[in-house]
This record gives sequence, structure tokens and C-alpha cells, in this order.
Amino acid sequence: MRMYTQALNTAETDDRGLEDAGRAAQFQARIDAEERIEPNDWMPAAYRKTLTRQISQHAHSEIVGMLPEGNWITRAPTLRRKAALLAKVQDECGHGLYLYAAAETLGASREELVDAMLAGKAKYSSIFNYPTLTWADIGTIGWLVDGAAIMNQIPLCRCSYGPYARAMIRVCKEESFHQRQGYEIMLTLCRGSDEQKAMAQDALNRWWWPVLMMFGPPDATSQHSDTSTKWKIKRFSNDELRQKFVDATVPQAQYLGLTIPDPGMTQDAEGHWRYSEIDWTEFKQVLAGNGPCNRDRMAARRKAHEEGAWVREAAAAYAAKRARRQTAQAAE
Ligand code: BYC
Repeated sequence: MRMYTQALNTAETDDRGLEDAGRAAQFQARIDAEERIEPNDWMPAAYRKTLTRQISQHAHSEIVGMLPEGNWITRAPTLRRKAALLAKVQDECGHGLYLYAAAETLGASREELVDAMLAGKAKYSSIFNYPTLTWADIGTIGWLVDGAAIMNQIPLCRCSYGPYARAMIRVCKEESFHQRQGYEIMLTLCRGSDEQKAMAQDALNRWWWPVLMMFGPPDATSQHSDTSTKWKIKRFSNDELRQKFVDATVPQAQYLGLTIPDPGMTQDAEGHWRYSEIDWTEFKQVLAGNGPCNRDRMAARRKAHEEGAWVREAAAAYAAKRARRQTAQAAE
């Protein structure tokens, strides 16, 4: 069937169209039957494209996500906090690497994915364009940013694409440790001095709304949701996950004795916490590159990429040397 990919003649192209329609129907039947799609299976080009987009953007988010927290490793208040933060930031690097590997199974090379991010063509999560001003921001990131990540990523463990779903299982286990280390920082601050509690409240005030934006645009304007739901990449909509997150987080804030910075928030008859309108203009501005730290984050990633060039060259030279040696040994 491979020859069809080179077909120029119209009859063959028509055949291919018919054949692809048949394959697309079979593919959808497999998805509907909850079968996993694996790298060598046939898949529609649009499925491959949207997964490459989502997985690579997820990978970029993990790597850029190391920057706001890495900023506090040298200033962690105790050795125990420093060790935990260092481990968390290393985990995020690991998540980025599994995710790049998962994206590579779809046929894109890591170089091209990273280049797209460095050129500003591929996105990374909006949340990492906000600054970490105090130690309480590290607690808040663990509590809320990792909390939001878990809410979004647990359903991704059941995503239809095998390599992504499997990567998510380990990522979610690690995220749950991250969330607990963040909440424990918040608990310590909230049980501490008035200044510490005020610092915790200030961090919550600054991060709350940007965290709600992590779940993406409202369902009505989410351009990829319909197809991603049909293909079981997404199991819940952006607004559904946002609501689940808010419902889980309000009691946690109450336990800390902190106030969610949304005076209009009310609890409905079913117990859901209804939040006020999100400022989508701010979200669009951040996505357009105009958030508080977009330029710094991109500059830091470009610098790291340039400074790592010699490592990539050395690794490539070593791989080439080994391959030559293996060929020579095989010929002996
Ligand atoms: N920021 O049609 P939609 C982490 C984009 S890592 C930036 O709803 P989709 C962590 C979206 O990409 C957190 N862009 O898209 C790491 C699309 O633009 P493109 C990252 C956003 O894909 C370290 C457009 O808006 N998590 O947790 O159906 C330390 C329209 O959106 C954002 C993941 O990547 C945003 N917040 O749904 C701690 C999880 N939201 O691509 C924690 C995997 C939307 O057409 N990703 N956009 O140019 C997903 O689950 C989905 O991609 C999303 C968006 C729910 C994010």
C-alpha cells in the first residue's frame, strides 16, 4: 500500500481517498472501543498533528516550568526545602524528556520540536510567564500549578495514544509529590507569623487567576476540543476540569485560612463553587508573548540552548564514532 503515497495519477489518488476513508472509520471504531493507538498503527494525519502539537507543547511547558522555580533553589529557606525543590525541578526536566520522546514516536524530531519553541512558533503553558517574587510563590506553584496539572493530566493517563498515556502515569505520580510539597510549604507559612501568612495570601492573590487560565480557553472558543474529544485525547472539557479544580481547591484554601481573591464566588445548590468571569484579555496577551516574563523565559531558553550546543555536538560525534566502530567490528 506504500506505493500509493507516491501516486500522482488521479485514479490512484481517488483510490487512496476511498481507502483512507475506510481506514479512518476503522480507526474511529478502535478509539470508540477504547483501544490504544500505537506508533506503528495507521492514524489520520490530523490526529498525528494535534498530538504532536499537544505533547510537544506539554514538553516545552515542563522545561520552561523549571525556570520560575529554579530561581529559588539557591534561596530555599532550609536544607530540607532545598533538597525537595531541587528534586521537583529535576522531575520536571524528566517529564519534559519523556514527553519529547513520546512526541518523537509520531515522527517529529526533537530538534524540530525544540526549534519551533525557540522560534516562538510552538506554545508553552501561559502560567510560566509569571514571576516568582517570594518563597510563598514556590508553595503556591506546588499547591495550585501542580494541583491544576494533576487535574488535567490524570485523564490523560487514559488518552487514546499509548506512548502519551503511559508517560502520563509516571508524570502524575511525581506531580502528586510536587503538589503535597507545595501545600506543606503553604501550611507552614499559614501557621507561622503574621508576615508569613500575609506572604502566602499575597502569592495566592497573584496566582489564582493565572492558574484558572491554565485549563485553556472557555469551551465555546476552544478550537481543538471537539476533535480531541472525538479521538479520546481529551476526556473532559477545559471548563469541566477548571470547575473540578476550583471545587477541590476551595476547601484547601479554607483549611489554610486563606481567602480566594474572588469576592463574587458563590456555592451553588449542588455544592459547586461558581467563580467570577476570567479576564481572557490577559490570557490572550500572555499567549501573544506579552505576559510579565515571556521575554525573559524565551531569552533564558535560547541562552541555555546555545550554551548546550557543544554537548549536543559531542554526543553526536560520540554516537558517530561508536557506529563506525560497530560497522568495522561487524565487517571483521
Ligand atoms: N497556555 O483549543 P484549545 C505543568 C492554547 S505543564 C498556553 O482549548 P487544547 C507543570 C492551545 O495550545 C502544564 N496555551 O487547545 C510543569 C491552542 O493553541 P495552538 C502544561 C494554551 O489543546 C512544570 C489554543 O490555546 N500542561 O503542568 O484542546 C511545573 C486553543 O486552546 C493554554 C499541558 O500541556 C495555556 N494555558 O487544550 C509544574 C497538558 N491553553 O496549540 C507544572 C496537556 C490553551 O492551536 N495539554 N492554549 O497554537 C492539554 O491538556 C491541552 O493542550 C490544553 C489546551 C487543555 C492545555
